[in-house]
Amino acid sequence: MVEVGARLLPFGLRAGNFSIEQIGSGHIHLTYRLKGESSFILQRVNKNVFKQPDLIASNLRCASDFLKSRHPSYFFLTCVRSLAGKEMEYDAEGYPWRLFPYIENTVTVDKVTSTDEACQAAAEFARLTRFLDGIDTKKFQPTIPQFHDLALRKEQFEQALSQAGTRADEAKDLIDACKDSYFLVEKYAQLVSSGNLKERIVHNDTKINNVLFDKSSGKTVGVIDLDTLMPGYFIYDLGDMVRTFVCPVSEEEKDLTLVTFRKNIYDAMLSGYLSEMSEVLTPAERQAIPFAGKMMTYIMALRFLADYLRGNTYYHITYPEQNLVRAANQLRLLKVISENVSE
Ligand code: GN1
Ligand code: MG
Repeated sequence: MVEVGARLLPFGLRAGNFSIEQIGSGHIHLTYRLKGESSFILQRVNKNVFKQPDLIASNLRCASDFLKSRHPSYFFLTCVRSLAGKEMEYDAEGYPWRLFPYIENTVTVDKVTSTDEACQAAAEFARLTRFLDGIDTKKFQPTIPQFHDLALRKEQFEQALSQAGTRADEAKDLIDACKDSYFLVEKYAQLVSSGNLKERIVHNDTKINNVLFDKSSGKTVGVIDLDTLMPGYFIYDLGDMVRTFVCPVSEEEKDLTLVTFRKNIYDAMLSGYLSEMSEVLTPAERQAIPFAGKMMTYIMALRFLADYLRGNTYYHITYPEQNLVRAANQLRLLKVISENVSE
């Protein structure tokens, strides 16, 4: 059990003043909700994933300054500084901890249940990219280098495969299925080398549960989980929305017959996204729209399967085959997206 109380002291808070509950469905950090007179979210950043956590803070400072000057009323969640004025405080094991204000009267949802939700959430992620259009992307540093570089993820998959031993036998069908889609890696490489995708500041984790909705009005308030806000291409954000919005079940679902494509949700998501982004996307970028969902679904299949082959060192799991289930789920999703979205 992680000692949470002591982590509050650098922020001038006392555990006794709060009820503390672990929350969240993320695979990476540990997250707690502190309920009290004022409420907070406390998070232990995963230092094995974010090897230079200070880069998160410097990127966010850069984005926040730009947004404040250009779009002062935009909701951009920043953390509460410690008594020493720091964005993160390190514990004895070297884990950084940070504190956020809890935004009252908001909710997050784990599943897209209506076209309105899909449209609004997509517009919210798109707004962030649009508002940051024109910022000097060189001021940002990747918090995870080459995070969504499909060519690198394929290499990492092959590396994991070469050292997997008997694990590779159990995953044979999924490995073959991943290899069958290597043409997507080619396509990605061509797209990147064509120079047709503009480098933008993108969110890189555009799941529906990273959107805050107002409890009363149901309208979006803003987006959260900004650790991977960094230079990248718009297909990363749009693609991750396709991956996580259009299917009625999550990446954890074992029953693959439930992995389907909701065309009405796809259309609503795209129209929400374009309502913000159409004025900044170039014609060449627009042509890449149908590729986005396939690329991001495939990259997750490769990442989950590679993690299984490596012995589950990256994603949090609760049972041994979980990463295999996730990979199978994403490969099925890739298939249904490919059947429904034509280039
Ligand atoms: C991880 O922890 P979470 O859920 O925010 C991962 C994303 C994946 C996602 C899959 C830093 O995000 O890239 O899309 O799991 N984040 C990192 O559920 O690897
Ligand atoms: Mg995340």
